[in-house]
Amino acid sequence: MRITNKKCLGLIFIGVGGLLALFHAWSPGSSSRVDIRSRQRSRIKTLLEWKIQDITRGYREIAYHIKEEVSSRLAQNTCICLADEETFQLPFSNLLFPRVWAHKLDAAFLDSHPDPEGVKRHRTQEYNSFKRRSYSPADMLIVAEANSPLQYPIQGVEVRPLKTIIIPGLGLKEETKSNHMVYLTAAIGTFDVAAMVDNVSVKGEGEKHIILSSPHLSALNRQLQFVTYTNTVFNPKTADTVDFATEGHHAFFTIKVGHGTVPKLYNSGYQTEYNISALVTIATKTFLRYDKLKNLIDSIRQYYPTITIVIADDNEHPQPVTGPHIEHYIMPFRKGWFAGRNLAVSQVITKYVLWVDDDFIFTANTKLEKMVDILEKTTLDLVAGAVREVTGYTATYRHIISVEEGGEEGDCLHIRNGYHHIIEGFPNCVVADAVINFFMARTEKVQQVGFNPRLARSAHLEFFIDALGSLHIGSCSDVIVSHASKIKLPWGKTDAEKAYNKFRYSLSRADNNIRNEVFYFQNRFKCLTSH
Ligand SMILES: *[C@@H]1O[C@H](CO)[C@@H](O)[C@H](O)[C@H]1NC(C)=O
Ligand SMILES: CC(=O)N[C@H]1CO[C@H](CO)[C@@H](O)[C@@H]1O
Repeated sequence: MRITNKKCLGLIFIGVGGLLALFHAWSPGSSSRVDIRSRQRSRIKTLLEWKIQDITRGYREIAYHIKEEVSSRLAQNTCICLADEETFQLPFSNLLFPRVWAHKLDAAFLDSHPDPEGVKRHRTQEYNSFKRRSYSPADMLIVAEANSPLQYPIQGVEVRPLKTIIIPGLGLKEETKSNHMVYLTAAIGTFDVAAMVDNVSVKGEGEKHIILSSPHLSALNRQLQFVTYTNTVFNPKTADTVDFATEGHHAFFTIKVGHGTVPKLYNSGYQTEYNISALVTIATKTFLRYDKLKNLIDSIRQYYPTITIVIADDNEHPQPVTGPHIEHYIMPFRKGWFAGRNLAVSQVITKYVLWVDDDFIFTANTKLEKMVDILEKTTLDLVAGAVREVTGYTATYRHIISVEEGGEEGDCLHIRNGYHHIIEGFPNCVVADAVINFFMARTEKVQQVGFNPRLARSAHLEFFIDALGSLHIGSCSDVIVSHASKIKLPWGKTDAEKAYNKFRYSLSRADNNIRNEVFYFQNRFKCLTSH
């Protein structure tokens, strides 16, 4: 009886053990816990900061003379909210020499807020956590010291998360002595050797800190060719800083850790010349203007009979918009301008999307082939055309945007008329940061930036501010669409542009508040200056 009992117990144990083993084999990852709450301050980072100070503090006693015209070009912490002074008073002088105006976003937003101090604190908290999330050790300043006997890769070493690589280029070049020794230290990975070389001693295999030494320099250098790095903390995109050292010398280099970028290619069919219907979708948003929309569609069909047109519609009483190659999406009433753009762009499946307003009219000058051509042949992600007003004035609306660091209160956003440079091979085209509301873009790039759906009524520049640093933007004056809406324009050209801008950017109080909040809180600006 007792024997059978024991046997039973034994069977049960085997059963449980087997189940546990099975469970372990099925579980998707290892069960080890890793703290990813925030990056710990690594010993290497502290060491690097200390060394940089040491290096940059030398030669204090030697005198110098400041070169004003060069030093004035350096950033000088001048994020202050100042408008241009009025220099002279002439009729229309503002139109001829547009002055810069300045808008204090912190005052504009905080003054109308019931708890300004609370909002400021909250913004600081959110910003600090954003900085922690977006920090990469690869952004750290590293200086290679003079006369170092260490040889190592400066950049270009990359490992997939949790995978292993051989570190290329490690070496030691020094005078022969009785023992040669180097060590390597990492923060989120371990070292090992893929092969052993005779007469070399290796300590700390499989750990964050490995020491290699040998009485023969050549044997040590041979061994260094087999040193591996294994990433041990999973992160889809980060970097590790390696401290590579020998007696009296430290060298630092970064190993990028991350998944590769998976491409998103569009199969538009083989073409000998651009097939616009296969490459481009036209997207628009309509509100209260079905007559205008119908004219737009009719004008498109004259030139591009089979191109797909996606329409986002947030009218209260939607009317049917039908026809071949038309997709009409009905949205909740007054969902808004950017929400509509988001919806329309999200439905595009072609390589490029062309944004048009619902009151534009295609003409013989609306050559989409030219836009496709420049996008195919350059690194641009987005290219705008020009809009011809009823008065005959053609607007391209090109702007340069820059952000100046402003410390704890927030940064300064500067918007100026102008462009960066003309594009080689395309004499009518320039590179800029913000352009007019008639543009063709790589679909997936526009989808990545997105349109902030909170901006319901009137918004345009906000998209280009979000796109800063991720979209390469151009503007061509020879692809022209006509604007069907009449604007009263008493003062000819420059005023036409002014009226156009006013028409686009005149805002109600509530819209203004949201805009101030987006700029002040979401983008963390304290000041906006513009022409
Ligand atoms: C152009 O593309 C459209 C849509 O993909 C296709 O139906 C049409 O046959 C293509 N035309 C030519 C000439 O290849
Ligand atoms: C100088 C020296 O220590 N040489 C040794 C290197 O390693 C081989 C193989 O282990 C030995 O035979 C040598 O004596």
